[in-house]
Amino acid sequence: TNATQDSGDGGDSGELIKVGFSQLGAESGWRTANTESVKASLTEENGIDLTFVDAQQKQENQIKALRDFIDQGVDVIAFSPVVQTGWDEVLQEIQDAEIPVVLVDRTVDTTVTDPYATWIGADFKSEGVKAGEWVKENYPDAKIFELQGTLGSGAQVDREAGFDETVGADKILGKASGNFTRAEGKAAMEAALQAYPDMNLLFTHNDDMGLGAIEAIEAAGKVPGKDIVIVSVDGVRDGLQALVDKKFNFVVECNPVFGDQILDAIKKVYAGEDVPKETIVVDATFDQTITQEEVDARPY
Ligand code: GYE
Repeated sequence: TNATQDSGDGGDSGELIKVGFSQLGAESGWRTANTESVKASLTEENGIDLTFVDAQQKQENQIKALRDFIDQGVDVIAFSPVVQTGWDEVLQEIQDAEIPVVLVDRTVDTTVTDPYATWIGADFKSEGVKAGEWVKENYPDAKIFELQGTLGSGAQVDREAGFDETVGADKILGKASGNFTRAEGKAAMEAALQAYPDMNLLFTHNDDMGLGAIEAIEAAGKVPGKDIVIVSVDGVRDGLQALVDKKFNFVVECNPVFGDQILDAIKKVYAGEDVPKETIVVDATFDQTITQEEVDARPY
């Protein structure tokens, strides 16, 4: 029971809800902002006794953390799965232990029935579609290279599907994964500039890979935002700054700040209240008309 916890002034009942949160990593500015939001919301003052574990983008670490949460007898498990598949066994174990799951951000693809109580995240497919529509309208003849996020992750699979369907697969010269990180995005772009000298538009599945790609493009003597138009997803401060600096051309927002919604879902699930199967976090889009003031006012 939680009654032995030092509960501070936590919660109406004075009892804290024990939550195990398995974060997939710290790979990007988006992830850092998401983690900060989660930690700011899942506090003792808000009635939560949080165990937070970072899996460093490794599924085996994440599975281990989830098993530890079962052993610790947490009340609710929240997690953001690094990839979609490979969770069947551990999700079954969680279900057998009767611990409700709040799925955060990325999605799962599993044979387990009713694997989670509720999911909160962005509509990745629609993000890809929005990026694709902008390209179709502004650069209909673009020769596109696509920097993919972590292969097999919900964010990669769905952004790619939405984008490719919208622009048409014949417009895409090639693709490679940069694992959502700046360093791997840069390396993948260096290779792509060699392999596809005709490329004149980059679609990157997140800002960090795009920022790494800028370094590769400049090192190759080309001008990002001009010789190679850059379309990105996330809208972290550095990404929006690249829009102001005219190095990025278009950014589809993916809002990482939804800790309060996660908190709300955890409390309801714990109390056995009804929750929607999914909650979509709403996203905007930005182009080069964004001002420095707007970027400076960005909280992350
Ligand atoms: O876009 C990327 C991060 O899953 C929505 O993961 C998230 C993505 C985000 O690494 O920057």
